[in-house]
Amino acid sequence: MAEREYGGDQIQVLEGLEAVRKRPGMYIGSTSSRGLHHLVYEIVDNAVDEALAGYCDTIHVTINEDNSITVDDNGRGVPVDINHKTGRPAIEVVYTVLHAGGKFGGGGYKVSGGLHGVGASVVNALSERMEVKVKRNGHIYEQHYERGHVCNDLEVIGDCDENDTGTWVTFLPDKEIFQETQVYEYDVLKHRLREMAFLTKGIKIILADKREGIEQEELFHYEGGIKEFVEYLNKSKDTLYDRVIYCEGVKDKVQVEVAFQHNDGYNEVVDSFVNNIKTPEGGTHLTGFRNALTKTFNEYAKSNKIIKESDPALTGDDIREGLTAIVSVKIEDPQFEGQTKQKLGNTVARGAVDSIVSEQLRYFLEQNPAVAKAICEKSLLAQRARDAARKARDLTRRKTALENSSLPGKLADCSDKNPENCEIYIVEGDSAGGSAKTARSRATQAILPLRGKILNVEKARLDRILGNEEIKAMITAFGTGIHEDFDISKLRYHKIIIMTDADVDGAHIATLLLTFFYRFMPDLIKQGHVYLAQPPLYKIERNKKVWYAYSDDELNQILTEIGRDQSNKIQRYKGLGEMDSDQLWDTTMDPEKRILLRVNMDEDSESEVDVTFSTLMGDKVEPRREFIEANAKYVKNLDI
Ligand code: 28G
Repeated sequence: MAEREYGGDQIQVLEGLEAVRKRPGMYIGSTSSRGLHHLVYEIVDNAVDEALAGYCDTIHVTINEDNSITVDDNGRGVPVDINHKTGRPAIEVVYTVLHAGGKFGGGGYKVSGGLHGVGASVVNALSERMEVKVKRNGHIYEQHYERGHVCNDLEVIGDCDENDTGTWVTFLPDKEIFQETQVYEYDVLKHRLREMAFLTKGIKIILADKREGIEQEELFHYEGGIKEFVEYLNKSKDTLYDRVIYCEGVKDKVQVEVAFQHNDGYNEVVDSFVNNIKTPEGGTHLTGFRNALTKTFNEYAKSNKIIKESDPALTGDDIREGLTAIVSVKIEDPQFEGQTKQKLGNTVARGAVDSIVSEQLRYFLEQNPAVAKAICEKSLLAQRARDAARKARDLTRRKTALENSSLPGKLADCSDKNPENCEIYIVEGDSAGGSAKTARSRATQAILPLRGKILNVEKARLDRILGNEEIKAMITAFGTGIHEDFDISKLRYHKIIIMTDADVDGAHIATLLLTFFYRFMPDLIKQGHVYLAQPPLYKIERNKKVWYAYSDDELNQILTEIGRDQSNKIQRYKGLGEMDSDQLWDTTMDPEKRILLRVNMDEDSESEVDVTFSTLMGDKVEPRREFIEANAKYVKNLDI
């Protein structure tokens, strides 16, 4: 490289972007699929900032046929004027200078939105090629880059109307950096872009996929912003009252927006955001919201004689039973804490959220006594159920403490005591359970048969759930405890394998079990301990030789291979019960031959998973039908 051609600043620039290529993880978290998608969000963030500044209302995000991404907005266009210090156009600086201070905190990780152009150079550095076009001052400008290096001076390539302005960026992620995968997933982008659209009311984000065979396009546009976000999260639930409660304001330079609504269920779904970035571990903004809620409802309930002065106060948990909420704050210089730096630390946010929510909620409750009463009454029921649940819970706690002596009677435990080697099969029905017990490898495989359908935990309160025999059996067998008592280090089997019939009822039972795990021991799923066994659908026999097929396609494949003729005996298995123990071992349980599907869950999409479960397991039929129709093609792919 001819160093003479660069001024001092430029040498800095190149060093900066080389740093990004050397340690990409420092700037975008990882170079896995997640990092690949992160590139899109970096660019979209800049367009959203232009929207927040009030100059842009439409953003297109397009996955092109070659897996490159195009983002365009109708904002003012990145400035093109020559910077006097560097002698280079502003736009070139935006795309080639690493803004070390800006969005990147001490560790180099991005911590906040709100600053134009920051992050664009990182994406450029990690892209095989990037092209930028800007419409501004009646001209169309263009510049190209490769791996962060400028290819040509900014050029005017045409003219346009003075009022026609905007920015257009295309980038192709660098295969040298993103070695794991260069393929964009529509649904992953969709999830985050929809979230962005909810968080930025009024903005239109259009996601399009131009890749052959999977062309699609969707618009995300919510005039109601986070109010509509809450409605979306509650769409499969029966709500306790019609309107979403909404508070907003600015205090001590913290911009606060909160929306919430109760449903008649028992789960709490509260998502919090700082500068449009999700804070899965919450922090001061969330604490402020919770404090305000607890305090305001207790005050209201007392002053309106719903509870007596002498009664025990409602706890936060009581008031948050069935609550769906979004807490979104915008703050300058956010500080992140905790193990994964995902927890907001600025104390100013706590006070701001608390005071804005307390004041506006108090007023809302005075104005809407029917809503206030409905929430207070639900909280009182929760308070009563909590006492009953505590008793049931104490029972499960004592049982786990006693370990082996109190393992469920139906459990056929394995002899190996090292959990890493051990697996437990949860088997539908006593007869299949019997075969599994005969078939198993006794040292490492435990069998727990379940009778019939297990309780739907979406539709029952804690005390009833914890009184259910099948559920108690699983809790004691696993050994981890549940909810806040959950302790993964006590897990007695590193593989929990659901084995149900390959039919609709079997799928339903599997879903009921997954719902239970998700609500009571989500870390089992997050840490990859939950699996689905895959029993075969067909047995093919010919001249004493046997084949098993796990799908219709596979059946056809086998028949093509061995020839289709009279001497083939084809049996379609209707359930596990039709297999004898040898067959069950060979096809479904032998670790050398079996197929297991691991159930995964992306930590970023927890509220999405909540929507999925409440859609599948809740009371409303219509959203369930829609979901099944939309996802029918994915039934074999059990990512939740
Ligand atoms: C299409 C892909 C993503 C953007 C703008 C607009 C301005 C801007 C962007 O300024 C920051 C640089 C030096 C002052 C700001 C335009 C003020 C006036 C902008 C985008 C500002 C860069 N006019 N739109 N950056 N500085 N859209 N979309 O990236 O001068 S980035």
